[in-house]
Amino acid sequence: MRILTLSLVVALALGTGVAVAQAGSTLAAAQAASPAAGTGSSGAGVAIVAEAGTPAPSPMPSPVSIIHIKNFAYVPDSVTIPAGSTVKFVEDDAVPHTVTASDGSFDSGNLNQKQTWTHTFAKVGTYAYYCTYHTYMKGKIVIVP
Ligand SMILES: [Cu+2]
Repeated sequence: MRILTLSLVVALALGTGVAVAQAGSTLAAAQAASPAAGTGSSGAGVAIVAEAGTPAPSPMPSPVSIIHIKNFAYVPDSVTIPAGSTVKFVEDDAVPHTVTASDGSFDSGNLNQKQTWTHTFAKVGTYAYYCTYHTYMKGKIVIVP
């Protein structure tokens, strides 16, 4: 009974999709859980492994972080959020700005006042970005498992 409860907790934790980016560790965790769970729950472990290979949408609604572009700055200029999170940029300034990844992985294009732009970060990593019009405007998004 206690072992079954533990494996359910493991299955729920894996089911959030947070660990999808780390397919290797998910697989290891699923393999560790399966022998303890017995025949009845082994099917759940197999399903989790299958999900890890594809970027399936998370069953949980993604949290949304809001970053304002205000007075020639990103506010806040650094956020740390879990994989799968969506960031919404809100352009508050009267002059146009952009949200452009330093590594080219995303680009909002021109944003005028009152426009918004959203981007979902699926993979763990640190994403530096800047404004192509005012290259001193910089921000950072840290995606954690
Ligand atoms: Cu700008």
